[in-house]
Amino acid sequence: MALTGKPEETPERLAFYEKIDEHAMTPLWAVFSDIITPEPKSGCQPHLWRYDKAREFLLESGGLITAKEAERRVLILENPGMRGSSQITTSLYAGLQLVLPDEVAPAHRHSQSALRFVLDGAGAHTSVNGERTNMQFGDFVITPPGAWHDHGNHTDEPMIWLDGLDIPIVGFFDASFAEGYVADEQPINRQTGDSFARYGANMLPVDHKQDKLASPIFNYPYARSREALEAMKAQQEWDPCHGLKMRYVNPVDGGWAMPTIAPFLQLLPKGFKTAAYRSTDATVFVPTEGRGRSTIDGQVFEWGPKDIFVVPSWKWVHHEAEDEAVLFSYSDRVAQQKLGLFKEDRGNS
Ligand code: GTQ
Repeated sequence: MALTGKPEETPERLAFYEKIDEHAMTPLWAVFSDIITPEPKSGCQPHLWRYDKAREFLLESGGLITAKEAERRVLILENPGMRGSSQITTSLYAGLQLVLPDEVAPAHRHSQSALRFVLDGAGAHTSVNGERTNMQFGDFVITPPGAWHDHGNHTDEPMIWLDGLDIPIVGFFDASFAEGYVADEQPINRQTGDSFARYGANMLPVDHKQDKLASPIFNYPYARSREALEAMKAQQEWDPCHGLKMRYVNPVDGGWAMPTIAPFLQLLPKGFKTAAYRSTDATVFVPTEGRGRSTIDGQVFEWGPKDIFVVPSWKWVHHEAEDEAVLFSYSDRVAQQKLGLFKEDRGNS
């Protein structure tokens, strides 16, 4: 049944509202239907950013400012329905970061969690908690909340990756702390590859205790994730709504890899058309391979590798893969699940 509508605004009522307004009070019945909606109501719009255009602007920004002066040389992808607030969805942030050869993006730390998804270049590095990782196309890299991190590029190519952060979530809770490190780069005291060897081989150090919310793996190499999808493909078991969709996990407990951001990798076979699906976690997608189109709330978006598109909360989406396609995506599903808010609708499938 529908809720009661907005009550009439009689002169007596309006006068009363004005009187209490001066005392910082307001009647619920005048706003109830705006704040407790029967379905998600969001400013977030479906949108697609073409990678070629974004890359062109990003490289142009490389001539305007250094990574050091900028702290991070990033162009934010702002949802057209929420301009000016650094949001790609209501709860998440996205940006494209450029690190040019011989540059350093100086060490800092903050409450916000970050993921990197590598789009261009090979071999530039990020350092987290005293370990350096060299990044390749499609690698999914985590900066846990509060961890020192700096990025550097000792290759001769520009390096570009997508940054996904929980900036709006941390802002919503008024819980942001940030500080710079005393030097541009943090000291390195672990061998490159150490954390992946310890935690990424279906084993754990015998006495490992989980003391952090984020995964102890901080680089999930594309080569490994892609290889897994390739092997599973042979089984020909497709989820009607998702094709073959996997989530990146924390190997310690099988939970999500990050405390606030849920990352996924999925494969759609050539010609596959997913059934309509909607969920409360607005999702940012980045195809890594293949071409296709996604219909979001009735709007069609054609995509190819490295384009970035966003599906708002509770909007119907279906994907069609022209060639075999692989898509990385991230949403706030992990946070919603912890708060008991996540809901999905698989339509007729
Ligand atoms: O690389 O640490 O896109 O702190 C926004 C804020 C990237 C980063 C962003 C950040 C970073």
